[in-house]
Amino acid sequence: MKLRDFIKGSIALGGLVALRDPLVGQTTDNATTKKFGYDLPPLPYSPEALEPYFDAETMRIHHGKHHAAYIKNANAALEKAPEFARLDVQSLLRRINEVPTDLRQTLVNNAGGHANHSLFWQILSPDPQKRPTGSLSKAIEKAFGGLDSFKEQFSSAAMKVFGSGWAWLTLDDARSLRIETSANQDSPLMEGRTPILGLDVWEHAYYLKYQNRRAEYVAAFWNVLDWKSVESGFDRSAV
Ligand code: MN3
Repeated sequence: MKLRDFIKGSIALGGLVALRDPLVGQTTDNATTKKFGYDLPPLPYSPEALEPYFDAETMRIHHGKHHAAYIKNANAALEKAPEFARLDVQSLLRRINEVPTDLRQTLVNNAGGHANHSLFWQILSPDPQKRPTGSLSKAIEKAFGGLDSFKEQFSSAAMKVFGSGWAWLTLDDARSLRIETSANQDSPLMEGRTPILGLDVWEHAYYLKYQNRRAEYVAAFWNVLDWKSVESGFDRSAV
């Protein structure tokens, strides 16, 4: 998967940590070893590709500035706790309560921001599959009474996020689907659930094109949501 987080850190940072961390130093010769920290995953389409629903300027700033800043800040925090830099970002968020308390909120915000946006880019497409199929389709039918009902409930949840945050479709340990929301960059992974679909409702995600009209942005989202990608996440989490 293009955007799956394999934690390829920069060579410069990796070298730096190797000097400071004996555990890292023992294994850096191995080319398969995960390097330090996170890299910005490339957008899997051009910034213009989601027009007219998501505009190119927003996509450029959102990916190239906002997402990049989360990664820069997360990597800076991980320098102070290098043992956590070896985890993929999903594992880090699942284990967030093990992170030193003085770094925890910084990593909630910034590792969370990295994980959330990585999923977001991945589920969007200029040529989306318009409906879920197979086992995900059945699960949505069971949980929400069908796709249209799901879209209504999800849109309503996204509209009710007060301030900055996200709306999610997640799976719990029992593989039950649920719609939930989170504030800021909080990830459902911190609560032990796996997000398979997420909608960024921070104003930076839509203000250039839609200003205060979040409902129009949420409506536009359904035109670029790729259910094939959501299905992949659903199937992966079945392991
Ligand atoms: Mn965002």
